[in-house]
Amino acid sequence: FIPEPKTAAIVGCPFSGGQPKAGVDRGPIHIIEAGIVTQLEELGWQVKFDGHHQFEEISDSLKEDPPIGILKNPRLVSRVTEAVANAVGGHAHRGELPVTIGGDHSLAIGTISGTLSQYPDACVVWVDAHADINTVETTDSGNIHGMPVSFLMGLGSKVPEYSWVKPALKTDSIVYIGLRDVDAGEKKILRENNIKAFSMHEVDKYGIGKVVEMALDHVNPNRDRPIHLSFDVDALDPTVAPSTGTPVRGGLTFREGHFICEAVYETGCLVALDLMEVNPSLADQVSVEQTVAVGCSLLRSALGETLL
Ligand code: B3U
Ligand code: MN
Ligand code: MN
Repeated sequence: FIPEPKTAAIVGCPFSGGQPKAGVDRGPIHIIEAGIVTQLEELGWQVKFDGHHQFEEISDSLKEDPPIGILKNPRLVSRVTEAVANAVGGHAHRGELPVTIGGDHSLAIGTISGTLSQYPDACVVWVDAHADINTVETTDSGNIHGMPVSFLMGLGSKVPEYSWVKPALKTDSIVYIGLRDVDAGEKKILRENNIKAFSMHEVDKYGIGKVVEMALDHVNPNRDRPIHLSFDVDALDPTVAPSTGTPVRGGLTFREGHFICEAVYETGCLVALDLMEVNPSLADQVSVEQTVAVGCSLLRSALGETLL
């Protein structure tokens, strides 16, 4: 899907409005400072990066942003993700592979909308400890980073502020890997909509190789659909990626996380990539460097780095 010479466009999104903890907006800054641009160039990519997106204009223009129901920062998240959708859609339209670096996972409302605008048949591989599929009705926290999938699918009651989001993601076009902290309301949504999910239980039971094969067989049986890989770093075990807002024990090992990225790359179908929820302010220096390094190496694996 991506023409040669292959171009990756880095969409740096210093944004934290989808959740309450400060610092996740500095994730992309650390990933860039760690040298991701050169690392991807060394893999043979042409890399476009002309600075992180600046969302200040959007936040400044919003004098106030009171909750809608219990949704926090609803207008800010809507406008930022709409800008991200346009950026990602534009890159995809030019035949570039958008690599969005967050920031919190509410950004995926934008990235996946952008991907689907150019590739309506795209499927999503969502790697996360969480299902991020709460609706307006089910969310307990009101944090929109726990809701992007429901917005993309048009589940739950509509928030007029988000009328720009097309409910373009079908329930059979997403597959989850790594889940282990799913709210009761989310379990019901997954069950009632027959949404395919491989939790850590299945990773333990079948091994990551089989799980990724089954996941791809579900959303992309002929390996001919474009793939959007949305990787929340908290899918990894906290011993591997400690600097993140909502770590949950019992996660993917270093290799399991990388295997997913390698296997998706090997399909040749990858058209967009997200790395979300790296929060460099939530741990000691060593843990931060470890998490940033793992983030960079996941991105390299998804863009073709091999072990041999
Ligand atoms: N499901 C909870 C917790 C959560 C979701 N995503 C993260 N945490 N990172 C919620 O707030 O919706
Ligand atoms: Mn997430
Ligand atoms: Mn998560």
